[in-house]
Amino acid sequence: MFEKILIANRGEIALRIQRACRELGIKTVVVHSEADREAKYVRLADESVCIGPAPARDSYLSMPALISAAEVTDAEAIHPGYGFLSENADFAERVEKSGFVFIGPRPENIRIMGDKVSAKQAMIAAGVPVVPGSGGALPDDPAEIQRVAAKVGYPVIIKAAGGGGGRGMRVVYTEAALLNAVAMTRAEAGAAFNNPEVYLEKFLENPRHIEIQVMADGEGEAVWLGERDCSMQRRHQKIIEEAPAPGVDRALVTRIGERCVEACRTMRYRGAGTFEFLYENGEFFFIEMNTRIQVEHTITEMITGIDLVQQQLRIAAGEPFTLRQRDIHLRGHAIECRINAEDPFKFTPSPGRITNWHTPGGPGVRMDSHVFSGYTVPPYYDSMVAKLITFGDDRHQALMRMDIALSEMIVEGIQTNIPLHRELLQDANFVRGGTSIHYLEHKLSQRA
Ligand code: MV4
Repeated sequence: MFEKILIANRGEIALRIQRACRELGIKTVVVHSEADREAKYVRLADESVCIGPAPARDSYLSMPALISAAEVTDAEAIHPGYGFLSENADFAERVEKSGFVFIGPRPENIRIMGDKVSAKQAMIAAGVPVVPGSGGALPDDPAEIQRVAAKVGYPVIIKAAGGGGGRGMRVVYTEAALLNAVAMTRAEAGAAFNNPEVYLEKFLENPRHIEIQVMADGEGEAVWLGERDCSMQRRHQKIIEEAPAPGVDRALVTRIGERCVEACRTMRYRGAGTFEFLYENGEFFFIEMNTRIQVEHTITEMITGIDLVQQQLRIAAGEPFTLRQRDIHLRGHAIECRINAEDPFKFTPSPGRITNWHTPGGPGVRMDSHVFSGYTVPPYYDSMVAKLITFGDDRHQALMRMDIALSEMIVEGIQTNIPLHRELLQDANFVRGGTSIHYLEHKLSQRA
């Protein structure tokens, strides 16, 4: 196992990684910007290095600063967490070329999944069901584009190969609007991602977002660890996730999970990964793969009993892969509410000093947060300040525990979205389960 690793991230995930390291006897180096100097997890680390000023591009996104920090502290490996450089293939490559272990997939796998066209092609090759569409990048010939769209059937969606996570997409309802939409998406994609390639898919009008967690050893062994329903979102920001996905046929999920494992085997995938699907009318359609640990990995940990961050570290260190599919049993139900420092009605960020912070407890309650009374939420980064996770024998118990946990929580000095979470826990449709990706935005438009 590693003796010392560097954590190239901040906030709750920096603390989460640090806890996993401590359990494995690994020393930690935490890097921080000038804005995060006072964070408690920085002081809890064995070592800390200031890597630059507050703006992320000068600190958490600075490859030379991160690699120098690893060099001066003699760290053996770098954990990128989520966001920032976690899915940057060039960073993974530079980390390895500098003689460190990148705690994540091989650069070439990150690159393939970063290009949504090649990702989809890899899935088709492995037998993972994908959204019907152009089956590759769209050609230039207008007549050919029209033919592809007509064959797929309107409405269609045009997506940038270099996009993902909701960036660079356009829905098209009629042939009259098609070529202009393709031209616009191409132009935006060229500017934003330096890649004008676009592809076309059937537009699914009211799907759910369900994703499958995998863990693989880089040598052809892989397991899937159940699914997560992440449909409760606003502007591509998830706010509540749950596992398992309510009301989905278990045999179907198992078949999809097995296809994901097959995809990992064929590409010799290494580490944690997530296959994102749209789910509509009892069918799964692959859209994208995330090659990092995700914010919502916690709910998978609760229903599998497996520490995913610890697994990432073991795999990166080259320990024998001990996960076996037959030993993985999904038990109970877990829900995660992302607590954001923001106005609960207008969603504007609410940074500042937290004067009072009281967190809930009791059976089946987990709180992942770097926050404490007296902590100042800096204005420079994303607004998530905590993840409140509850676990129960079944969905009803997990929901009850979440409702109670939210009622116990006290946050003073800043605004948070806790009132929104409490409102959702009283929402009949959410409580019934299985709401679509459009549900929250629709509900909010009614509320105003
Ligand atoms: C789609 C779709 C409908 N049909 N693709 C948005 C984020 C990116 N990961 C893919 N996205 C979508 N792709 C087809 N063919 C609808 C969305 C979508 C969405 C997907 C997941 C979670 C939230 C979403 C919100 C709006 C649109």
